[in-house]
Amino acid sequence: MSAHLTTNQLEAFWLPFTPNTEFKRNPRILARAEGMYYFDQDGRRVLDGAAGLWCANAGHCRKPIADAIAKAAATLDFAPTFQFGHPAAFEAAARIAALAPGDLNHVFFTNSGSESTDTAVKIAVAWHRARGEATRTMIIGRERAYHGVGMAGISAGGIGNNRKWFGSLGFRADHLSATYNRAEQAFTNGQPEWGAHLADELEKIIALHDASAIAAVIVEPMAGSTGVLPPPKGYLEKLRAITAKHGILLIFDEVITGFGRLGAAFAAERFGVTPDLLTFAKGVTSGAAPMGGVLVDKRIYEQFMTGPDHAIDMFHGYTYSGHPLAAAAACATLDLYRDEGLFERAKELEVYFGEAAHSLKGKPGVADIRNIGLAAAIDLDPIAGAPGKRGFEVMKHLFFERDLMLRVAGDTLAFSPPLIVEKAHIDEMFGKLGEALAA
Ligand code: PXG
Repeated sequence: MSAHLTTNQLEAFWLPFTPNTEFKRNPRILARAEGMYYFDQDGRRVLDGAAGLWCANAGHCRKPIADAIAKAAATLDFAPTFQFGHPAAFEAAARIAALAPGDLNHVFFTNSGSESTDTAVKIAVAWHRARGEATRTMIIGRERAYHGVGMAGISAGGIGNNRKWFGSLGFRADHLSATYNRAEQAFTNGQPEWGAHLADELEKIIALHDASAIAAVIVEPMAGSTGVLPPPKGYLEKLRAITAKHGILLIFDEVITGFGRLGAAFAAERFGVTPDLLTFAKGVTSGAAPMGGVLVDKRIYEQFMTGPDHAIDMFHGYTYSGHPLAAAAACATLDLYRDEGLFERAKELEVYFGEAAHSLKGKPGVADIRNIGLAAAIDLDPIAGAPGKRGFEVMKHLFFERDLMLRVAGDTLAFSPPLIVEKAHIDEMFGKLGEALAA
């Protein structure tokens, strides 16, 4: 085990989405990981209730994934995918496309969820232009949405803090209302009955801007970062029908919901609604290497394949699109998901997990609980005048005093364990939070 980091050694790294000054006083250093656990620099074991950041779906440091990455690093460290290619990228793309519903047959690789949003939106805008509808450049997102921090992501996103610091934003955008209403939905287990009508707002937005101005609607099928908002029953179906009627592309951001979180390869499959473009990242490599991508419907892809032979069809891409280490990690991860039946496992555990989450109803400070698949969120009553403080304090208490890592967003705690989670871990996670709240 390496020596402890000293305060000076912490100074240079500006941590993302973190209060850095406080962190450097009370560092939460993760030195090692295995299966369901992190270990700090003293070897203290911490249960991972968050799959890292919603990504380590196969659990941590799985040997087949580590071996595949090591082998790739020793065999083909880097190969360009501009004008060249390498086997693992083609294999990964084919296998991801095989998991996707409908005609989502093509994969454009990126390195993150944020790049995937930018890529999907750019493909949508370029597709309309290629068909002679160059006026379709707006994107419609939704309040409380998180689509990453690229220019398209913050334009379409609906989290105020992620937008307000950055001046005029990249893409012109408008927003649907969030699907959450506590009075109508509090303590719903699974998809709420109330809220499908909120999709009808899209008709009003279209009437305001005109369909000829709008390229795409982007939504998370289940909003994750903002605190697990499962879609109201019938909501996604309505968005699908309205976008199709107006020639607008529908993008599902499945960066969190992809690769088993909701008990299926993709939320599109679970909800029976197929978008035109689907973004993914995180779970594609179980977090073991940076990779993201966009699944693209066949008719969209084919629109760009018009030649002539020497002409590039899409002026977009990243040096590391389909990177050999990431592609190898993805193939090994998909093997594990298949061989261990992890998506089915998530489906089987959903009821147990949901009941465990809802067992916290009535504990001090619990304002709402929501869940679907292996994702759950608990809203805590905020401390008057200090929104986010209670969530932050509970997160730190759980980590330092109760050996449990959870994600916090404001006063909402989110659970999204690796899909290898056992019932005993589920009892432990919710039990520890319950004890912490009671204390
Ligand atoms: N879309 C969605 C739906 C996401 O959840 C991104 C895009 C961006 O991905 P990258 O790889 O660029 O970070 C995300 C990322 C949290 C949390 O605690 C969630 C994310 C990232 C960090 C923290 O909820 N999601």
